[in-house]
Order: sequence, then structure tokens, then C-alpha cells
Amino acid sequence: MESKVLPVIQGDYTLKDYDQMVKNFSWEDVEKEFSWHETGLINIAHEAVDRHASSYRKNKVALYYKDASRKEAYTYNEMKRMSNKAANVLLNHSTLQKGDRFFIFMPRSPELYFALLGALKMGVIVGPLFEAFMEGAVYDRLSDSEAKAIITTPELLDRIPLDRLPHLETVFLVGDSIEESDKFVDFNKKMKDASMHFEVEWLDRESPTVLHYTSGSTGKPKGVLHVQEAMVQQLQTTRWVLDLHDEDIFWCTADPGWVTGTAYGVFGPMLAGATSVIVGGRFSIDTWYEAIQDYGVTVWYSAPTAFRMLMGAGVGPMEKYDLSSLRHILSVGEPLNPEVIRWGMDVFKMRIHDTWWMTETGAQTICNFACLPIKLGSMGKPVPGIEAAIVDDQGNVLPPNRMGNLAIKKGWPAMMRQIWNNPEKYESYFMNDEWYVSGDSAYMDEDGYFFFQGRVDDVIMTSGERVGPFEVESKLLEHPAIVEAGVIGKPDPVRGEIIKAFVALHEGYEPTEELEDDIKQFVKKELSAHAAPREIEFKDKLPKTRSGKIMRRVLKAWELNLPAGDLSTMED
Ligand code: 6R9
Repeated sequence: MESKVLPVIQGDYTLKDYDQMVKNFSWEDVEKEFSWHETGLINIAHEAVDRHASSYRKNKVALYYKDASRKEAYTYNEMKRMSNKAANVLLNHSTLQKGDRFFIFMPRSPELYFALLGALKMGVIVGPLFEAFMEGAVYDRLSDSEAKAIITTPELLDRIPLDRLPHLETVFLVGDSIEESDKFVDFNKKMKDASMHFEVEWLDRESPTVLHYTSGSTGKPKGVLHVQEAMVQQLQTTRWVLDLHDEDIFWCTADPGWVTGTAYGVFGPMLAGATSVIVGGRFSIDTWYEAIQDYGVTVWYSAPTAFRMLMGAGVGPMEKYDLSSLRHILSVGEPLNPEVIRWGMDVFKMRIHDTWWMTETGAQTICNFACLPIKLGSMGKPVPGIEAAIVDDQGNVLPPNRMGNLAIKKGWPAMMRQIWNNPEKYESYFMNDEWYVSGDSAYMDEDGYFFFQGRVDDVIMTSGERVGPFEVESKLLEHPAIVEAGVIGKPDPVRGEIIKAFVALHEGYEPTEELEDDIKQFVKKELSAHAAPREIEFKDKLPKTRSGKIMRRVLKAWELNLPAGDLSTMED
């Protein structure tokens, strides 16, 4: 693995010629596949479920579900029935109507997916939450969106401050021996009796579907609203990027509380009529490898943090399982360190394909495609139909190899349409009414590959040079002692900022002064003197979001003794 470019490896690839596709592609051609292109009658749950239930895919498994206590499978026809039942339960036992907000706050289970699809069949806006949210996080989201109903479990109920949420009329509970009242409805009991027929609400392409709250570095979380039309891009990227075919078994490891868990945990694969695996419960190395083996997973979409944990565990646990069904692996959420890609080449004999996108983009936008060579450290090229560029702070497009704001030309199908309750915030994302500015800093090389540098706020200025934390972190990860690294700029009277690294060590390594020196020398020698950390702090664990992102602003706040801002998305 000397070369920095990984060539294409043989495979079964939908997108065979990237350049050709970029030239000839139009989103309208994808739209034509959906009957709503002519009729104007749209419902994403119809397209994802019912359409297949009345096709040759009727008895095909849509969803395999597994956790510590359940192992189930649902065909497209069964998904249609269960989501119809869920829609009837929501309709008959609450005042929810088209456009109202309905939240999901529970661990992964088949019921979660029935409720999600059922609500969408009614034209209700769904707000998915991580089950680990505490009371403050739940309150902020439910009150901002004036949610009318929620589905949860009895265990989570005391994190919903009912007395402070006057709009919240109905609580659907999933669990045993539920005591019902005006407010509380036993979801499973009602499911048993509900009709399996439901007439979906027909909507237009701009009708809202899901509301994902994401947190920025300052202020309260923002409600990012997606619309029906997003399905066009979700379907097409599922083909081009995930490369899903009818016979594939697809596993997206993300929770629906994160946009990845809805866009590619539900919509993409179901719009494509594929078979998905869902594994409930917490991350565990054995459970994960076992899921790949037992279901024969062929396409696997996960995140760098999970890959790093698997990598850290070594080949021991892996050798117990047959992982030979895998043919395509992808990553999202954080920069994919070259070290992780090398590990993938080593143990899976496959490239791991990085994909860059955001809650706000609603679907994948910059990706490594199976048909293209991969440049280590790059997140790839724009999805055909997406125009991406690096712009300066005035919105001028910068030439190749200049670091700047990663931006996307406004108007792609899955683009967010609103920040809930906050039109000024929404407008602030767009520059000159032309570019959506992501808040990420990146550069594009002369071949059109994009390289992530960090959040704009995270870029470090040291002795007059801009250093992206990702590059330093990736180098640190190549050191044999380090399993995880987070890098920040620490204010310094002489250099402006100096580089400080927080690192977690592999088992068997002790934090010593020798090791600290060795790490500094390693980065100095392998990367550059100016990018080498001047300070290193050893940590058992780094602060991360529930979607696995290292929270550099928390590291910075620790370092400077400042308030860390909104921590609702931080893992325990
Ligand atoms: C899908 C998702 C968005 C932010 C984004 C960026 C980071 C995501 C990345 C990546 C480097 C990648 N990010 N994918 N950074 N390489 N392949 O993650 O959405 O939770 O809204 O986060 O995540 O900083 O701006 P979201």
C-alpha cells in the first residue's frame, strides 16, 4: 500500500462512467420513474413500501430486524400492512393531521419503522430523536416544533416533561401492561385491532416529510426540514453510491435519530426495493461481525468511529466470522482516515468508500464512487447533478488547491427547505442566493477530488499557516499507540495558535513522557514541523456525538475553561 491512489477493483457497479454521467444527467430523468411525475400525487411511504408490495417484490424481505431479544423479518407486503396499521392507530387515537409534527423517541425496533412509515402515509411530519436524549434535549425539540404526539417507551417517559409541553396531546407507548388514559395510548394493543387498509394522503413534491434537529457550535439545535422531492436524490445515490441491486443485502448501521438512519436506513434502500438489515442495541464487535455473517450482508454503510473501534480490536474477533459476503463498504459522518482505508484493504481486501453530506443536504453530495480511483484522504467527487465548489467568504469560486468554504449550488432535490421557526437562520446558509455554504473547510485538487480540512471554526492558524485538524489527526492515527485523536488550536502569544492533540491509546500502551515525545517526533517527521502537536494530552476516550463525530469544540472548551455550548447530542 505505498501508492496514495487506490485503483478501481472489479465489481458490479451501477455507475460505470462518472464523466459521461456528469455530462448527460438530469434529475428529471430519475423523476420520470415515479408515477407522481405525471399524476402529481406523491407520498414517499407509498413509493418506498406500497409500490413494491404490488410488484414482483411483494414477498421479498424489506427488513431484517435483530437485537438481543428479537429476530424478525418483514416482506414488502408485510411492511405495507404494518405501516397501514400504524397509520390507522395514529389517525384514530390522536388528532394528528397532515403537516402536524409527530416525534419518535425510542430504541430501534420494528415498531419504530412502522410508526415512521405510518406517519408519513398520513402526511404527518416525523421528528426522529436519539433514544439517549435527556429531558432538556427532548424539551427543546418538542417545544420548538410544537409536536402534537410522540411514540416512546415507558422507560423513557420521565424524560418527556409533559407539564411543560402544552401542545403534546398524545403519547403512544410501546411496552408491556400500559395503563391507558386520555393522553396515553397502548400502541401495540391498538396495532392488533387496527385495519391493515389505509388510503395514503396524496401530497405535492414540496410537502414536508422529516424534521431532523442538528446542533451547531452555538445556540439551540435547529430543525432541518426535508420534503418529498428528496426521494429523487435518495434513490439515485442509493444506486450510484451504495450500488444497491435487487439481490443485495444492505446494512446501514445508523440510528434514525441521525439523518443517515432515515435517508439511507429507510428511504434509499426501500425506494430501491432492496433488503435492509437493522441491528438494534448498542455497538458490540461480536454482534456486528455476526450480523454480517448471519444475514450475508453484501453492502455495508457505517462510520469512521465504528471502523476505528473494529480496527482497534484487531483481527482476533474478526477471525471467528465469515465476512466473505461483503462486496462494497462505505463510510459517512467524519473524515475517513487513510489508516482506516488501509485497514479495510488489509482485512476485507476492499476499498472503503467515503461519502460526504450533511443533514442540510438531505442526501449524499460528494462521494467516492465504485467506478473511480480513490485518493487517500479525499472524500471524492460530486454526485452527478450536484455542483460543488470551494468559495471564498464573498462567494467567489477559488481555483484548485486553495482551502476555502465547501459550497453547493443551490437547488438540488434533497436540499433542506426550511429551518423550523427560523427563516433568518435558513437564509444565512446561502451566499448571494447562489451557494449553500456548508461550514466545512476543504480544497479541491486539479482532478476534481475534494479534501476535507475541518469545520471552518476548527481550522488552526499556527505561525501564519492554516492547518486542518483532520490531516494531523490522520497522521496521529498512523502511530502504533494511538486509536483515536482530536486536534485543536490553542491560543499562543507567539504563534497565534499552537496545535494541541488529545489522544486515546490502544490497549497495552501507557501514557508516558517518552511516548509523548515519540508521537511529536512522528508527526514532525511524517507530516511537517509546523503541523506537529506541541502539546499532547492522553484521554481514555474522546468526546463524541451520537453519530460518532469527535467534538473538537468540547476539547477546546475543556482546554480554555469555556462553556461548551449545546451538548445534547454528545454520547454518554
Ligand atoms: C451525514 C452527516 C455533517 C457534518 C459535515 C462534516 C461532517 C460528514 C463527512 C464529514 C468529513 C466526511 N462529515 N461526512 N466530514 N468527511 N465524509 O454526517 O450529517 O450529522 O449533519 O453532519 O459532518 O463536518 O458538515 P450531519
